[in-house]
Amino acid sequence: MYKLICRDGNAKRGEFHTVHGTIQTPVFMNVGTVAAIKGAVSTTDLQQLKTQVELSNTYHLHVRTGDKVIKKLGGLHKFMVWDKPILTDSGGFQVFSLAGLRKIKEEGVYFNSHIDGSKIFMGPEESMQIQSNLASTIAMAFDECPPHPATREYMQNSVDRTTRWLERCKKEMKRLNSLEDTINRNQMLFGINQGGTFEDIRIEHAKRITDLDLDGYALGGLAVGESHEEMYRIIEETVPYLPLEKPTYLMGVGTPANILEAVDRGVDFFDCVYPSRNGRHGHAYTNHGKMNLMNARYELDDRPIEEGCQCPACKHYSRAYIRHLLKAKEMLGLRLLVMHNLYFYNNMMEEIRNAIEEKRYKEYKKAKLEGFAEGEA
Ligand code: PRF
Ligand code: ZN
Repeated sequence: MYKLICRDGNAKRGEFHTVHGTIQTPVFMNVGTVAAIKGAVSTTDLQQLKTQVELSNTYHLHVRTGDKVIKKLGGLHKFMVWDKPILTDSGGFQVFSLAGLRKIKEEGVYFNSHIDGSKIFMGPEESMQIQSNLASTIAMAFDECPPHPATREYMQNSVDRTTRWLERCKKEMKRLNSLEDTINRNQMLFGINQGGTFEDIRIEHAKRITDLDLDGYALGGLAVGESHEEMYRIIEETVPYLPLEKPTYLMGVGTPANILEAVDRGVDFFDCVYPSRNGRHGHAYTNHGKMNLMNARYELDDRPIEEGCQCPACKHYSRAYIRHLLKAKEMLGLRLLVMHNLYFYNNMMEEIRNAIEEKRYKEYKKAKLEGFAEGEA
């Protein structure tokens, strides 16, 4: 259940109550696709990184190890030792971005596993069953993320099918939550708005899915190749048609600047692989832009990545040491960078929440964006 605490312009400060605890919003969810944060970061590490929500993927866990095994082991929370909220993405997006040869039909999607090429079928009911087996806190609806660009005709047909799939998801989730042997019988369902950059299709779809009275709503099909300006325009045009008393989740976004802009347009939830992916590539986020720790200029630099940062990397280690670890191809270098980056994102969300509460969000955003534009620290 979402509680709106206050607003500053269109920015929302809220609380989302779940069976696994309360999420303070706006929030950044830390991506652990296969029930592991890439970069050898454990769930005990997450406790030190201000992580509120972990995100895993239905598709990946279904094809490897399997949701039935995870159910037998007591569900994802027990399996990965994380007692706070977990959101699972439905598999819709991953099937489209990863799987080989696929065929979209009214009943669902036929595709080949990216692990062993075996034939798999996934439709709304299968996606809900897998997510119920995983027993995540929040399940995402099974959707199609249409390619960009797509024709208007393709988009309309796809969105209509995604709506019919959503109705099936809702029905199946209700059935699963009523079963005796379901681990999390309070599992919540978020619907996903699609429509690419066609604002009228987006708005019409937003109205239709709002009628289904779900626990939250996501904006899908963005950050798939359109410009940042187009993405901001679509968020601005669509959010007013989604319920203010429910959370809005911008899927797979994005850079710190993207998040600052989307919060300003009313978005509550985010997730993105950038902090972990950039960390694994030797890059650190700072308030003065991104740094490449491999750079020779850090050879004798005994300062932390970011002065004043309270993350496990900056509290103890220098830029010079981390650079050395990267050069020596020691895993610890990447691990420290991923931890710093996750902390950076989670800490920025805390600053965002404070700025909204104190009604200084616009000034905060402006100062933050100016800092990022300075370039390397
Ligand atoms: N649908 C789903 N997951 C997603 C997306 C989507 O459109 C995106 C798009 N940026 C990221 N993850 N189900
Ligand atoms: Zn740090």
